[in-house]
Amino acid sequence: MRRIMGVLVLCLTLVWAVQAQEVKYDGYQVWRITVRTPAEREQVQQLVRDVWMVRGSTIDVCLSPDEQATLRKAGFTGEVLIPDVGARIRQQKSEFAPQDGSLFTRYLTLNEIYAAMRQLADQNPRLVQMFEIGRSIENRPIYALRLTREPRRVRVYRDRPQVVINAMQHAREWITPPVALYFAYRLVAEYPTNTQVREALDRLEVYVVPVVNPDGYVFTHTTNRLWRKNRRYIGRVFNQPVYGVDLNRNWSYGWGGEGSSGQPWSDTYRGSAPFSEPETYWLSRWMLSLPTLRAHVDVHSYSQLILWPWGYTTDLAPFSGVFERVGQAMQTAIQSVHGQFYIAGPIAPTLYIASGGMTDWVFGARGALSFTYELRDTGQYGFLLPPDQILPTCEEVYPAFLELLRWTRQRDWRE
Ligand code: 0X9
Ligand code: ZN
Repeated sequence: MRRIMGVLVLCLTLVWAVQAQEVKYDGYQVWRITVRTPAEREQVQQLVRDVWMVRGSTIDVCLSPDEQATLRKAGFTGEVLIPDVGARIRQQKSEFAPQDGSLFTRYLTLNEIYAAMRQLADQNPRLVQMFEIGRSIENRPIYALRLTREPRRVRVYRDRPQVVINAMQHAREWITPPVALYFAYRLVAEYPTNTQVREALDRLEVYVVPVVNPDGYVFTHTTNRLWRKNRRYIGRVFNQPVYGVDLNRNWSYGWGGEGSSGQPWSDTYRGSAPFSEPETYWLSRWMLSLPTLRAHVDVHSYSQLILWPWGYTTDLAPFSGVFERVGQAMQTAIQSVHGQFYIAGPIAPTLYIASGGMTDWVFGARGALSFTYELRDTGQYGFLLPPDQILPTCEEVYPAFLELLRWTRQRDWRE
């Protein structure tokens, strides 16, 4: 009897250890389901744990074999976008482009991203400065790059409006940090020769934060490739530990409204209070300290969208005409590089209602022109975008960022 107990304990320990090691996705599939009514969409969302994307009547879901059966029984079928999620994750892990020194041919680890930022700052002290904005819940630093002419002279130039580009609030959106990092690298490279870039860095302060959610990003490398939230430990439910707040539901503007969840196990859990999370708290504190914040982009994936406020309501935001014009200019800029089409529009009518998002706060509380980008692709690979698409995505988004800098320099749109 004692031996049986011993074996049992050993088995349970093993199961636990394996779980803590890595979440496997063998047999999981991503389906694109077309629903006929909002009620049907609700029904699908109730039956499924991991929703990848919702837009209009289409919904992309990542399904365990059990969930596939449940959905079939409920009468839903879908187009299979990814037939074996586990295989795709494994394949991506082995996809290391030849080590040609390029930062944009494979996905970097957090330490590699931070090292690349450090190197850019160290090699270009008259153009770039690196600093810590704050710390994550697991005490990892959140770093920013400050790009402006002679950054070491003063902490912030009062006569240079600030622009902020940040990425990776959501851990599984791996394409987002390289796009932010590439922007910084290319600004530095083009400063000596490109008049538009030179004027931008002479007259503006450009801040780049490639990883807002460092704990989540590390966790997607070590344990669960499809993790979305931060890594706050919330408590035990049915004796299972529950982790994570959706940082993009934790901002104070419209916090707690539609399109966010009060359930800790939900992927859109908003947290116990606005700015309850160190990541959003430090980021918002820092953004409040910028004297003239003019423009901002919060970078996500996927779906190929250029979005602007509001997210918490379908009401039209003030200055919608300005958003519309800048948004269209960015769309054209992106399309001109590799022909990729990004749809431009206000968040709630274009995507869905989501409250407590960063973009609403930056516009509503700070009055800066704020956008959310959703990068490649439109669903073929979703969050598992192959590494050979990193560089093309970086290249196409770069001129859209430049468009924003141009607009910021041109005029104060509130006048
Ligand atoms: O739901 C989100 O947070 C974003 N989509 S994602 O698939 N990357 O998770 C959209 C955010 C836009 N909404 C607001 N900023 N409110
Ligand atoms: Zn996201």
